[in-house]
Amino acid sequence: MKVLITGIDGYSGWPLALHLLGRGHEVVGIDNFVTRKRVKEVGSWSGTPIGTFPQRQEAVQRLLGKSIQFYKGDVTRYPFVVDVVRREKPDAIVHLAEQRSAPYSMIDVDHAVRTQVENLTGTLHLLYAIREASPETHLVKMGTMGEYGTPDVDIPEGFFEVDYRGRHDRLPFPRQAGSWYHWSKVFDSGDVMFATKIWDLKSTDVMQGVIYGTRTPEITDDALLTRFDFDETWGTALNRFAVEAVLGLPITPYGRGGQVRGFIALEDSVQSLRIAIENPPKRGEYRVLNQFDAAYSINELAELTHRIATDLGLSPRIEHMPDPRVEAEQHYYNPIHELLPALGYQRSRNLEDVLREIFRDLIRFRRRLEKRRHVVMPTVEWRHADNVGRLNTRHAPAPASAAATPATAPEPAVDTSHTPA
Ligand code: USQ
Repeated sequence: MKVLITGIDGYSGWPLALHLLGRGHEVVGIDNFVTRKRVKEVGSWSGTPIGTFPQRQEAVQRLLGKSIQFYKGDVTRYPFVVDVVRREKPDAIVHLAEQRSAPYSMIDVDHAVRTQVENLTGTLHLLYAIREASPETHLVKMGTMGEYGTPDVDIPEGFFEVDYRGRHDRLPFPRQAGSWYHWSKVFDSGDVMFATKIWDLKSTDVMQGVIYGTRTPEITDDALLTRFDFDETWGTALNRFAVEAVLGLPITPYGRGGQVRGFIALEDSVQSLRIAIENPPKRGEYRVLNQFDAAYSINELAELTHRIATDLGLSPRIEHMPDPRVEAEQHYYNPIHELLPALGYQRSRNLEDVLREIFRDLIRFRRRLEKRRHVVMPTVEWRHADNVGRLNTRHAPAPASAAATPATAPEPAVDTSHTPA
């Protein structure tokens, strides 16, 4: 199959591309490199050294003997999006090109608006482009388990049966997102569901849990590594905990640490996206998949990180800190996830093995982490409307020595041209 990945340069886009190539699929990618730019904006960089996109393409050619067709550009420009979709007519589009950080969306009004405008615009553009130029294309849209929030009942896969005042219906399960970012995904879901119905499209809305890990089987060489974020804004819980332990910083469960989320290893996230692509829904069907393997509390993750770090001779300590977010710190959580296993998905990684693997990589790249240790502890307080000053004061400029060793070759400027690169 031919698969177009928007956001191919990102944490999950890149390993997805490698996995699909390994399975014999053709891969086309779009990216505007805005994540690289925004990670710099908060003073950080990828904990793993990653090459520029041309260097990545070259590594794929050299190590795997495959090529990736790439279009540099922005999904918020409709002429660009429709042109790529018309030229490529992919069997599937995996849409990952969205602002993906909840804390980033909570910095201030500008970051909130940018998150929602960009995310909704990109999704609408893809929906219109598919309708206009390639209506058989299956849209696999990256949503999030966070759309559902933490209700006091089980969470179904998108829809539930409801009896109300003597009548019965199958309705979308209520969404109660917890950040402007998560709300952008809720609004996206509504748009994808509606477009699928009125234009007879094929879509899969992936409610993905928190992804963790540095590796997939296709990452056989450092030149194929994916990015790995650990700062307060772009790093996710388990990835951050491992970095904190490596750097001798406290492991930081927020609040009481009873927040439970669905988690999935990077390798299994990529596997499940591939399964969704290879098993498309029918025309007119909007399918929702809950995509995670197991639910853990933040305290469980902190304790496991502590145990493994101790085994490795580190001296970790867990310090609960006041929760900068507004969220339930102790709650019921039981989401259902049956549709992917029914399509053949099987979990391949267990949490402890992956966490040990994360530690192995981070210890190798410890010097890169050291140079950005000042961006790890949280400063963005979700109750505040404006956190910019906090960010600027707490995120000290990188020392000169760090600036001399860039994460990659100089950052490519965000570019609006879209000829294949
Ligand atoms: N947390 C801590 N300590 C930390 C960092 C996080 O206790 O140092 C807690 C948070 O308060 C939250 C939980 O860990 O309760 C998850 O936070 P996270 O930063 O790992 O993940 P989140 O902000 O929810 O977002 C991430 C991705 C997002 C994806 C989402 C899936 O950044 O793109 O959509 O996970 S989900 O969480 O299921 O909505």
